[in-house]
Amino acid sequence: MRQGRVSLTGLTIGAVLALGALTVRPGPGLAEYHPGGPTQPNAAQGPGQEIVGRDGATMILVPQGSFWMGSTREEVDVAIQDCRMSQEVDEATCVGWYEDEMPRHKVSLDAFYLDAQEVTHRLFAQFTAATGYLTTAEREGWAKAWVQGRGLVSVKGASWRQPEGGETPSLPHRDQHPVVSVSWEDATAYCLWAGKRLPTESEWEYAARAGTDTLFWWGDEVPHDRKVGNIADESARYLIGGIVQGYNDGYPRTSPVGSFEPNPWGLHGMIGNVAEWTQDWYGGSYKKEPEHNPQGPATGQYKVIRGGSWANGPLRARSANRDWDTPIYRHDTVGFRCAMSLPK
Ligand SMILES: [Ca+2]
Ligand SMILES: [Ca+2]
Repeated sequence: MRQGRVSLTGLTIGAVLALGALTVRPGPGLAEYHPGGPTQPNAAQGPGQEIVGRDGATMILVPQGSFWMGSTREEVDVAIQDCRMSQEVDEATCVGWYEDEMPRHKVSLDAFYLDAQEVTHRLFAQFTAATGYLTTAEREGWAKAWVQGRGLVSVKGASWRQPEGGETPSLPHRDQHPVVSVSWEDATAYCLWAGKRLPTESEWEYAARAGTDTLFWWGDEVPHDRKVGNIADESARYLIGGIVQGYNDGYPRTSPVGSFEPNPWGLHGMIGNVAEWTQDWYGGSYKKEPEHNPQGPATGQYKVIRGGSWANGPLRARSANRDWDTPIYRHDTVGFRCAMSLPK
């Protein structure tokens, strides 16, 4: 299922023009933005090819196909065992956290486009400047954040603009980091503005696996000598309790998007950096759903979050791992990327 990548620069001028409503990658400033009707990708493009969405984000064509979603009983038992050994929580909690990855079930999906990277601080700033949108955290005056010496706390004044509140350090190249401290509602508003939508949970896992059935797209272990993703590593030892010993990705918090190897389908940051909102409601263990293009439960209390973050060890960054929270939850470990259907 491995797909090649074709960049826009590899297309002919005619092919670029044929992208129709899509914009060619804008230059710095992004002054020309035209919110409005849905972006129309060109269905003639082949699998694995790139387009540039109206927000300026590169999107990758994820091919139609099928995969096994979730985890086997054996994989879940290993996860529960690892969870218990970490001694962070009791067994019942571990069981509750990981049994929802079952049953492993077959899913088939139409092709779709997915942002190659997490939505950046710069792109989100473009959105708020164009629309005057205020995020949940800005309206309510606080967000969750990891603070040195205090752990994970609610921070007054924290928002995407300053994820650790008034004490937020200036960060070189923050513009290129994923936006954080945005709620599901904020993420949905952004994607709508960009003529896109959030990926469904099944689309997200299919794209994260990229044709693999191992725990991560690169295999079952976190390699020590290869930079595969931004998770809780040695560099974050001062901030977070549980880290991956012997793995140093160099980023205690977020990293600029594209800092690590892409998965086999050319998608960056599907494992780690920021965890990502999906479209679906969370409903516990997978229920009987249509095999083709499942949309998750019709309603619920929580929205599914996927992929783990810079604050998570490998257990919660696995392709099959599921997290969830309310649609107004905002945290300096959670961001998003957008998806887009092909025209019928
Ligand atoms: Ca890290
Ligand atoms: Ca991510």
